[in-house]
Amino acid sequence: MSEFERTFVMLKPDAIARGLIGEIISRIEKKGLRITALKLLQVSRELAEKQYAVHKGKAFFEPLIEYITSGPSLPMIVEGKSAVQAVRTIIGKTNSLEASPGTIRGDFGMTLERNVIHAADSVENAKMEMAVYFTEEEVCKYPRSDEKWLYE
Ligand code: 3AN
Repeated sequence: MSEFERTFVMLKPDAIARGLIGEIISRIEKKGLRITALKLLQVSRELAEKQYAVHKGKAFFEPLIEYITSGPSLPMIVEGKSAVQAVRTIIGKTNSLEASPGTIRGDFGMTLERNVIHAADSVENAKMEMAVYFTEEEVCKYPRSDEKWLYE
């Protein structure tokens, strides 16, 4: 039986600039996940480098940091049973061009470099990424009213 877990999700500057906040958040809500923290902010270079520390040294690191700091982003914490896997499934493959239709990247993106949304790929990375953007005090604790229907 899977357990409730937290994952870290962030709408990237292209999603905000293209007016996709409502559409994407709506998909996360409809899936059955609950959003427990969320803020709109212009990510600083310092925070972006912390978030993407695992990619430091790679050829795409610098362009990635420039992209993430180029306009406002919307980091959030999302909870549910197997939340990491649930969100990774609805966002689709990293390369938007290869992401399946019906996924967020598949429906709204064209390339690998502008792929609309980020989501943690493990519980461990989620913890690290959440700590970059949120304090524990900023995380709201509440149940969804439909949880008895979402899970057995
Ligand atoms: P995901 O966001 O699906 O977990 P990661 O963590 O491997 O993918 O990559 C983080 C971000 O770095 C991607 N969202 C993408 O914007 C960028 N990226 C990853 N791999 C490449 C690459 N080979 N060339 C250019 N950008 C890349």
